[in-house]
Amino acid sequence: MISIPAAPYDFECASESTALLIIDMQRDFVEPGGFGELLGNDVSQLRSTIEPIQRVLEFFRIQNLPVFHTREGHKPDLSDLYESKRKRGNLSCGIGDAGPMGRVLIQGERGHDIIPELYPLPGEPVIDKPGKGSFYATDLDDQLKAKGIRSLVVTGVTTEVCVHTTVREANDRGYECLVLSDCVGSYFPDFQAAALKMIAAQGGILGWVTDSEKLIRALQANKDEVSI
Ligand code: C5J
Repeated sequence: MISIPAAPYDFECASESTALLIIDMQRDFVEPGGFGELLGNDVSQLRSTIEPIQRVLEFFRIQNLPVFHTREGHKPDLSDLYESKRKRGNLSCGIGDAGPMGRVLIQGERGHDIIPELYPLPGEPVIDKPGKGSFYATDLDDQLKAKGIRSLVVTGVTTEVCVHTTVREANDRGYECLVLSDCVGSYFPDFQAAALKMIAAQGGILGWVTDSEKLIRALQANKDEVSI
């Protein structure tokens, strides 16, 4: 077992049953001209997550540990988009409309794709999801079970929306989630702080929180021990 210093207490996991989950690191959320900006947000707030996620991703890839990416978005015919979601925000340019990076939050469009800095390698699963949670209307649970995954290292955006929804869904399905505070981002600093607190509060009611450095240090120490 690997022990990672975390709040509210050390997170214990086994490398063979742990996966990295990278949530919605799409142009539509982290680049100007995408859905995030059309909603009125300053997308530069999220960009500090990119480098630490890159470091964690590189570590998982080198160690041959499983990596899953997700993308929020909808089919071009909008058949998986509820009217309630389409109308939300009363946007003049909203989901499905033509925006600066193609149709907003639509599969196959430039804005919907994952940013080049974190682009999936061939063979890394990309879960397309129509909702905020990564388990809703996807086969993520089946894919994780097929690989024997029990623990998720959670990264991505946005902390209080898709990250939180996913952690809550995962928790209810018996997964143990370790959220990396520097690898998740919010457009709202106060939401970021509160959302992370909510995860680890009450004895880890939803999961654990640590940062990328502590995770990598613990995984590296375990690897060195195994190879001695
Ligand atoms: C949002 C997300 N905020 N990925 N999506 O609409 O958090």
